[in-house]
Amino acid sequence: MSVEQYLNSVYETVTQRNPHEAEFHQAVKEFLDSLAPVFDKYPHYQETGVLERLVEPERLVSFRVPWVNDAGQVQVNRGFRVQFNSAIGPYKGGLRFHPSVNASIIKFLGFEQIFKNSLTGLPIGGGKGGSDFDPKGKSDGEVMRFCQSFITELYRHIGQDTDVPAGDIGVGGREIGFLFGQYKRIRGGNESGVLTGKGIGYGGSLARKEATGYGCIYFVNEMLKARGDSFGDATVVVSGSGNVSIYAMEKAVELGAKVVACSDSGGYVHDPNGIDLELVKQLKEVGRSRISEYVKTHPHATYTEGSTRIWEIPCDIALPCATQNEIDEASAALLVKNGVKAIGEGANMPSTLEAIDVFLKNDVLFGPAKAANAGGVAVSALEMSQNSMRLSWTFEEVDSRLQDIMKNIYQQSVKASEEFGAPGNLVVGANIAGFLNVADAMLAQGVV
Ligand code: NDP
Ligand code: 2IT
Repeated sequence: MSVEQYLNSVYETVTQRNPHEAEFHQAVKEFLDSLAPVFDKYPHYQETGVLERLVEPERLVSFRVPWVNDAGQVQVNRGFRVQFNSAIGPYKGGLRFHPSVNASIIKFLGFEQIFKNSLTGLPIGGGKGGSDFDPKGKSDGEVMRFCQSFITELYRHIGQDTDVPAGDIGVGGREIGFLFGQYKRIRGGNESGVLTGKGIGYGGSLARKEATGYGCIYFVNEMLKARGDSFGDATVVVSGSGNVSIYAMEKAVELGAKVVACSDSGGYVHDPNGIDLELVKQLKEVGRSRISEYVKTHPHATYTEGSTRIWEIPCDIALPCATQNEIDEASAALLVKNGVKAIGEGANMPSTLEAIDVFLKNDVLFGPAKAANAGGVAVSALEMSQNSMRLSWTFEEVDSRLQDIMKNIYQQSVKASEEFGAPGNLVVGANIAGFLNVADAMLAQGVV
């Protein structure tokens, strides 16, 4: 069987075994499409069945999450945790609370997390979890009761040496606090490394909140530097207005860029004078409000319903930081037509396979999610280190380590892309570098 036939057969098995899981199929396809040159060069990966093992999670738990709303009615949500791969370290990855969460979403995220985590160079395996619970419009009391019920089931599967969840969409500092508080009540003791993204006052790391957004900018900055370019005077469009988006905007502005637009799931604001980030923080971090409110105090800016149309705004650098598949082929073509120079994927799998093709064919610098958004989980791993040592580093110390990690991920990806015949293609580079780290760790441990 040729390498191409072999990779196709692995993909076929994944689609047959996991029917109706379009997002999971997509993540696996993007990954497998990068691997032919590795399997041509090193046949032992095929002989040892490493891929067949990688695409099958070590474990997937799904559970009932019953809770009582403020009106006294019983609600039932579904919880998930996928423990995908522990070759390199304890399972590590966020929890997503969003109505769209299902097994396919959790598995695509968990699969990508394996390779992303290995690129950080830190000892963390791949996992992910979440629920179809929607925190939007819920009171603090409802969110707390939901989180307490969620962890009352999940607690038996996690631990600081086995599986360490953190935040993702819909899970921020408030939710991590509620989850941690209840975990401690059940387990006893203070196992501070069981969750990351904790508040600074009870074991959290400085710079974790900023890490994904800052890390994405550090990564894009490396891509720009290699072409003799920079963020200075660049026009930037950032989708989303959540954790990743806000700190990507903050660092881009610090490096001299002008961010002219951001969004939420309802629509986007375009502010040609530059987005007022303090207002966005106030609306989103404090008020849990809608981005449409922005124009009430900034009448010169415009609000447009429909979040995907944000890519119609001409920009030099586009940073999708909201959710999966938010840039399709048509949006990618429009960005290229309007002269985009670089894309940094702050979100997970924000570009469809067709959109990625458009960017690569047009020689747009493209920082794929696994590499470009690894800063969040990297600083989560640094939070685990600080918890183990029972000390905390300064913001500058953590930020400086984050910068080194992002540069290293960039260099690993470039090197792999060159070594395996696709120079400059960081999708291929990140997939191959991530794969080699994990595959070699698996093979060293036998048939596991
Ligand atoms: P937040 O919940 O803080 O923010 C999410 C943002 O994206 C909100 O503005 C939200 O709008 C918007 N959004 C969510 N779902 C959709 C949708 N279906 N369509 C349009 N917009 C949507 O999440 P994060 O900032 O933490 O996460 C954003 C992305 O970054 C996700 O893909 C996540 O997996 C990824 N990521 C996060 C990391 C982290 O450390 N937090 C690390 C690495 C990647 P609205 O409020 O209207 O829902
Ligand atoms: O997608 C991601 O990398 C995250 N949501 C962060 C995971 C983590 O464990 O910090």
